[in-house]
Amino acid sequence: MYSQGLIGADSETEESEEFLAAFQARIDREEKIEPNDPMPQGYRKTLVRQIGQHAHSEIVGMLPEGNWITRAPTLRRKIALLAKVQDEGGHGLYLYCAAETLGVSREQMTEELLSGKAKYSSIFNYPTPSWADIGAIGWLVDGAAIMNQVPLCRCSFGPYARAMVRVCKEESFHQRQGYELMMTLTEGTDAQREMAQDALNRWWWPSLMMFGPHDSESSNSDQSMLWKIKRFSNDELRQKFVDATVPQAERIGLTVPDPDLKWNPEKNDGEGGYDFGAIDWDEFWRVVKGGGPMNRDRIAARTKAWEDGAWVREAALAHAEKRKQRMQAAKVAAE
Ligand code: FAQ
Repeated sequence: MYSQGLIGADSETEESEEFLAAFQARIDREEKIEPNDPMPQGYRKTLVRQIGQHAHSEIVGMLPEGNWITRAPTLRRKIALLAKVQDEGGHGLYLYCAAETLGVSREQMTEELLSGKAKYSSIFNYPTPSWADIGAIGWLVDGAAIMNQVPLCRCSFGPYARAMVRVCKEESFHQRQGYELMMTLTEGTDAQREMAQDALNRWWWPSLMMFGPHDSESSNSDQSMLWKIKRFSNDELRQKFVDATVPQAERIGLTVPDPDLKWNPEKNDGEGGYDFGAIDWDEFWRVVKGGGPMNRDRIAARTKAWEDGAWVREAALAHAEKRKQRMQAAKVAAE
């Protein structure tokens, strides 16, 4: 009996019910799946898609903040921002490596990004016109990333889960530097407070969109949760983020730009939580499909970097080939 019609089955493969059931049993026992283990094609594809998109997001995500490195107001701020942007580059590299263990190459993934086939997070398609945007990104975007990525440390696929441990530690530092930057602005002049509020106004809703569509519209969630790639749904994580972040805004005297935001003591099984206003899903899908304010610039910057770096990749390959030949020749001579 073949798997067509079974959840998780790839229609191009013939994976028996026994195979899929045994795989699911490993997942249910919380065993980590490693690159050389047998796995359903659908599981592999889902991971290549998610990890690849995650890697692209980290790399594209360097651009909005990188824009401010040369203009950071003090040496201390410049050092922190430089370190943060460099960390994001590192995250992209761990993630590309984790995806490569599944049989896809970095070149393939990059070509899919540049051709528009692979997605990256919607959040990085917004501009950073003010210094406060750097605070807002650290506080809100890294804050949202942590909420989403801490559960990924328990993802069923070993290399992804392990990469996430270090990523989350670093994101935690990023979140704090962003919040501290916002706090400093709110303790400054009226103009600085206004700058912080303006940044919160612009980044709040896009940060909520980072968690992905409503659960009812999330095509991948059910299967990804069954495979324990995702541990919480998009809406669950979005709610946790709102509940954690609203008091942080209040603490530094900023107003979350949502007139419908209201504490609801019944929420979260009676523990309480915030009701919040409707997300503009038309905007979300427009940005995901390439129509955001900075989509063109981001892809143009990545394309330029990829093309400018072609000679480095070619030189590295030529060097590796020469070394291999030299080592082979030395081995033959020694025999
Ligand atoms: N943007 O069925 P679902 C960071 C797509 S890293 C664009 O719910 P899924 C660090 C989704 O791909 C930020 N597209 O999808 C940093 C799918 O399309 P597909 C990135 C989105 O995968 C901070 C379709 O919509 N984080 O911030 C978005 O189950 C500061 C249906 O959605 C990760 O990638 C979106 N926001 O759940 C760096 C974390 N949301 O592929 C620099 C790992 C959804 O079927 C500076 N990823 N889509 O054509 C995940 O946890 C998941 O992939 C979700 C989406 C939760 C993002």
